[in-house]
Amino acid sequence: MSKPQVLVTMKHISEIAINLLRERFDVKICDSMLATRAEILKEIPGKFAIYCSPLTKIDEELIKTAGPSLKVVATFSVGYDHVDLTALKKYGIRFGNTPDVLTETVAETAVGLLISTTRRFSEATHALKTGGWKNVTPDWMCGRGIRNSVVGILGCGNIGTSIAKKLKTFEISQLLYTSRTEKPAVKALGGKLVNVDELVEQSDFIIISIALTEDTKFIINKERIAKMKSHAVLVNIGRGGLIDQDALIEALQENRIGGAGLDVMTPEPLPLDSPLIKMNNVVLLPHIGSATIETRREMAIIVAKNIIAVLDNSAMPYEVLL
Ligand code: 8YV
Repeated sequence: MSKPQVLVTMKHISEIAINLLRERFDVKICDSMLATRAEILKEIPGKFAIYCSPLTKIDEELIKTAGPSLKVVATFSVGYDHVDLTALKKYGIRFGNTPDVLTETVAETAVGLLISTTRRFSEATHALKTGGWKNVTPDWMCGRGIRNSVVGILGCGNIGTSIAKKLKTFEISQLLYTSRTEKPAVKALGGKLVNVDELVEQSDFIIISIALTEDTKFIINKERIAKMKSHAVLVNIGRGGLIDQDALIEALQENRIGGAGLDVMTPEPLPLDSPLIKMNNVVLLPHIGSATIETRREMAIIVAKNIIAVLDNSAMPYEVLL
C-alpha cells in the first residue's frame, strides 16, 4: 500500500527530521531552495501534510487545491500570521507550530540586536573595513549604554520574558512591559505592567516581541513613533508588520529616534533599494532570530512529530487549537 504524502516547502531540513517522516510518508521536497507559490500549488494536490515556513502563505486556495487528502499543516516557526486559521478549521485540518525550543535563541538575538544597535557595532565594523579607523576622537562611535536605562518589552510571552531575564543582568534602572495580564515571572524581576503608549513614551530601548495579528498590525505606528524619546532605540524580533515601516524610515531619516535593530521587516527578503539598507542608525538581520544549529534541528524534529501525530491520530507535541 502506498504511503501518505508530505510536501516540504524548504530544502536543507535536518536529516533526522526528514528520516522520521520517511518512515511513515512519501516525502516530496520542493525543487527550489524556497518553494514558490506556483510550485507549491502544483505539488500540493493529494498531499496529507504540508511542512512549511513563514514564507509559505497557507490560505483557502491552497487548501482547496490540496483536496480532501490534506489533514495537517505544520509550520517551522512559532509565528503563524502566514496561516489562515479560519480556513484550516473550515476544512477540519489540524495545525502545529514550534514554540519553546526557540525561546532562548530568539531572546539572545533580541539582546544581541539591542547591543549592536545602541553601541553601533555594524557601523563601526563598516568604518574599520573601509578605512574609517583613523584620527579618531573620544566621541567617535559612541553609543548609549544599556546600564541605568529604561527598557520596554512590548509583548511579554515566553520570548519577552526570557529577554527580560537576560536584560536584568545589565543593571537597567527600570523594566516596563505590556501584556494582556500581569506576568508573575516578569513582576518578580521588577517589571512594571504598562500600556503601549506609556511604554513607548518612557523607554530608552523598546523591544517588540509580540505576535502579529489583526489587533497588533502597525502597533508601532506614526503616532507612537512620534511619542518616542529622541534617543530611543527600537528592536523588532516579531514580524515586520508590527511596525509602520514607512513611518519608521521617515523618523530614522530625520533622526527623530536613536536607531532601529530589525530582524524582521517588510517585505522579506528586503529589497536592496530599501532606504533602510543605507542607514547608519539601523542594524538589519535577515530574519535569523532562531538560527542556531541546535534550535533549527529541534524545530525540524517538532514539525515532523507534529505531522506524524496526526497520522497516528494522537496529540501533537505542539498543536494550535482551532
Ligand atoms: C522562522 C520565525 O520560522 O519562529 C518564527 O516565527 O519567524 C522563525 O523562527 C525561521 O526563520 C525559519 O523560517
